[in-house]
Amino acid sequence: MQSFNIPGMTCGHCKSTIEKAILELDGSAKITIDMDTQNVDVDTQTDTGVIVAALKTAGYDASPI
Ligand SMILES: [Cu+2]
Repeated sequence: MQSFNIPGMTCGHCKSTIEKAILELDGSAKITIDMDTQNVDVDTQTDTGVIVAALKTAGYDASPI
């Protein structure tokens, strides 16, 4: 399990953009997004740096926590 803080998630569109970016890396990733804390938990074998880079491309600055 990896956790990221992703500031700037404000609506359902942000949520689906982030989910899509991660699922493109690993279609079986399990993603839990908490809009209140702006934290995202991802259950995947994908490298942390690869996830951060994909989210950056999608327009979000994700920090591993
Ligand atoms: Cu949004």
